[in-house]
Amino acid sequence: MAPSFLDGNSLFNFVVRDGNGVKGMVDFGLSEVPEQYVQPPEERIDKLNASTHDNPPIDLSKLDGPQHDQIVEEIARAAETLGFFQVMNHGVAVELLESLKDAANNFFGQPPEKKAVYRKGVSPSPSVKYGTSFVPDKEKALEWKDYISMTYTTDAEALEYWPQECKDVALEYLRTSIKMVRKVVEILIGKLGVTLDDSRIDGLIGSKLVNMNFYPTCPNPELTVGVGRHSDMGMLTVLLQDDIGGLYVKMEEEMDGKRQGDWVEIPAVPGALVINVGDTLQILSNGRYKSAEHRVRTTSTKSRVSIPIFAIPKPTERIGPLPQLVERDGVARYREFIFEEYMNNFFSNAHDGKKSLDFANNI
Ligand SMILES: O=C(O)CCC(=O)C(=O)O
Repeated sequence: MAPSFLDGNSLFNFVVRDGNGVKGMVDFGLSEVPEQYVQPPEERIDKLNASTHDNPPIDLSKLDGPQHDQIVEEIARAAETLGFFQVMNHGVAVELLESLKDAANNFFGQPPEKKAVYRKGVSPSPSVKYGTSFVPDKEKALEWKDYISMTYTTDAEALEYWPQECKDVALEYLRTSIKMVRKVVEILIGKLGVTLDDSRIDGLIGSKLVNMNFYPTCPNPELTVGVGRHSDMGMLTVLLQDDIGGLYVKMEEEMDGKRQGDWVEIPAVPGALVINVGDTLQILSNGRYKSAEHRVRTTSTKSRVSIPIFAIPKPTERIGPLPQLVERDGVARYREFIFEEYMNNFFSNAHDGKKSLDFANNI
C-alpha cells in the first residue's frame, strides 16, 4: 500500500505539484501502485504477448559508399511502414551515449528539492522544465515517468540555465545528432521526388528539444504505463534508450509475419539510436510516411532512462501536405496550419494514440 499521506489529492500534490515525482514516491517505499496510476485494462501492456522488431540497425556510414541507394531504400521503407528504425554509425560518439545515460541517472538521483527548482512556473528559464507524467491535470491515470525537458535556443542560454548534471552532454548530443537528422530528412524528402531548399528544411527542423526520461522501478508493471500510447508531433525523433527495454510500437500494417495493430518491442541495441517519424512528416508526405504510435512499459527490477531529441518545426512554420504530392495524389489528406497551433493542441491533451493528428484532418 502507498503510505497513507499519499492518498487522494495529497498524492497528486506530493508527486506533481511539489515536484517529488514518481521517484520521490517510490523512494518513500511502495508495495503496490496507488490507484491514480492504475491504467484501464485496454491500456495495460501485455509483455508476454508482444514480439520484438528484430530488424538490425541501418548503418548510416554506408551512405558514403557503394551501398548508398540500398541504405536510402531501407530508410524510406522503414518510414513508410513501421515509422521506427534503429541506426548505427550515426555520428554521435558511443562514449557520449554512455555519458548521457549517466547524466540522466545523476540528475534524477538527486534529492527532490534539487529537481523541483526546474518545475514549470519556478524554473529559472522557460526553456527548462522538470515534471512528471504528460498532462497530469487531464489524465485519467498518471504515467509512471519523471522528466526534464530542455528546449534549445542558444548555446549561451543552455550553458547558463540547463542543469549542471546534463547540460554539456545534452548540448553535444544535440549538436551531433541534428546533422544526422538533417541527412535523414533530406533522404526522406528526396524519396518523395520533391526538393526543398535549405531554408525550408531549417524551418522544418528548426526547434529542438532534448528530454531526459526517468522510469523508476514499479511494484506492478502489469497495471501501469511509463508513457501512454502516442505519436510525436514533429518531423523526426532520435531516441537513446538504456539496456532495460520496454519501448513498444504499434504495427500500422501487416508485415514480417506480424499483424496490423500488434505491438512490437524496439530492442535495446548497444551503440544504436532509435529514429521515429513524427506527425509533421506524416502530414508533409501526405500520409506516405507513418508517424508511429508508441508507448513504454515499466519494470519492477530496475529503473530505466531514455533520452529523446525532438526535431520539430519552428512555431511560425506553415505545415501541410507538400503541394507536389497533393497534385500527384489528387487529394490533400490533411489541411494546412501554423505549427504553433498544432503544438498548443498537442500539449493540451492527454496522450491518446494518434488522436493528435485529428487536428490536421481535412474536413
Ligand atoms: O522512453 C522511451 O523509450 C520513449 C519516450 C517517448 O515516447 C517520449 O518521451 O515521448
